[in-house]
Amino acid sequence: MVNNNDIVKKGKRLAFLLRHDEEAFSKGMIDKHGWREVEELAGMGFSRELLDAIVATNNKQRYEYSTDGKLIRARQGHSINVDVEVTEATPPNVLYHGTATRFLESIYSKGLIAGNRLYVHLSPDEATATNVGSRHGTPFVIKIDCHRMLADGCKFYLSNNGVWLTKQVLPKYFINTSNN
Ligand code: HQG
Repeated sequence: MVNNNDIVKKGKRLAFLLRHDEEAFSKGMIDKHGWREVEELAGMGFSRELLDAIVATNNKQRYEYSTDGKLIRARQGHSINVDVEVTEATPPNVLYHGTATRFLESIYSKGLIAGNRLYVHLSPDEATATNVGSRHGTPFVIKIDCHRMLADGCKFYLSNNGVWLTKQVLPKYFINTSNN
């Protein structure tokens, strides 16, 4: 039986192993599309049952199996330079970025940057963005003028679990200047 504690603790470890494990990537254990062998993970304490439980209980649909079930990958959020085949798509006129107040000074001067990750992550609604931001401190939601970014030639991608991605967002595309 897999218990909830295992799912949470091992789930965090799995996020690292599939998104940020540079060493495994350099050794070819993660392929260019982000896939890693289920069998290899079994040797690291991830039974098939545990992986199934993590994949199934994950409310963000963070992970997916290959069609033959032999491989697993994270759908987005990587720092290793993989191509998880996100699709270019036309976003709604406005998307939201959830951050923490302590980052605002830097964000308003440099814009949103991907930092460690491959993309800046944007949410389709304010509530989701607030949750994302609260992971880092007091949440603050920035509204992004995607309509204008598109007109200026910026590209957007939609991961297959509904997260919008773009390479960067300049401050001129922020719609709000305060959360009031
Ligand atoms: C901030 C979770 C200073 C940015 C979520 C964020 C998401 C800047 C932090 C996904 C900055 C990076 C990604 C600048 C951006 N100066 N700070 N110029 N530009 N930042 O965790 O967007 O649960 O790498 O605002 O749901 O918080 O892991 O990115 O606060 O979709 O599946 O730098 O992670 O998904 O933090 O979250 P992160 P994020 P999972």
